[in-house]
Amino acid sequence: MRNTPDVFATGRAFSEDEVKGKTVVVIDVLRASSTIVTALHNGARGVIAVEDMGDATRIAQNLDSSSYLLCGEQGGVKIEGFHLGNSPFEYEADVVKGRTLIFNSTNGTPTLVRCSGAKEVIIGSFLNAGAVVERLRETTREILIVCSGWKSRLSFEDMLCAGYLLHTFIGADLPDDAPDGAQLADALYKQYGGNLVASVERSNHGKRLAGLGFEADIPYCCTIDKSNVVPVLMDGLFV
Ligand code: 3SL
Repeated sequence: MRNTPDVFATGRAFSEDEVKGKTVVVIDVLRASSTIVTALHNGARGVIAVEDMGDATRIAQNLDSSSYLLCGEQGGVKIEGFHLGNSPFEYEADVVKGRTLIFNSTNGTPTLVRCSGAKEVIIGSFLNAGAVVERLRETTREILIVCSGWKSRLSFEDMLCAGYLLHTFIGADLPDDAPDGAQLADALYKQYGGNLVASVERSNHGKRLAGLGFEADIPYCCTIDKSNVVPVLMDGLFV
């Protein structure tokens, strides 16, 4: 029988060696993982996750200007000079179809970069949870669920989503030997999963985003199984 996937609470809670040889699901519910899933669902060609703005502009210099969009946020708002911010509502099909998105966000994309040495890197969110779980059922590798968190701290909404993924993958009760991270995520989901939107609205980042005028992003990012897209890292590009 396979081990219960462990859940890491932040994008800094592990060494890059720990992901080697494993299937890793990276979650940043608010909002990078939800926005990337939306962009690919709406026909983006692929997403290059970068750690900082400098990397984004360096990569862009080698691409035909009609082929890419510079995307991402700093402090929750669009980076000056970039084409798009980090609200999923900006990633409509008529904007992103066929384009490569070079994407930089505060916690989500640095976490994706830190996990890039894994055997398989998958982007997870509530939006594509069912499809992610189907994909996980196909692997025999050890699985890790990595929550991006917020600047080395735990984020309520990422843990909640990790709990939902575990609940869908394993069922109502985790085995007794489940790792603590998995038990915590599972307990959080059992406590708050009945009212996703209201509990995420009460989270620290939910309040931060509402303060920036992005309150509509929260119910959207809490929508379960809106998409069957499972972004997987292939040669530096999430497709
Ligand atoms: O931290 C991140 O990567 C972002 O998704 C944060 S924000 O929702 O755009 O503020």
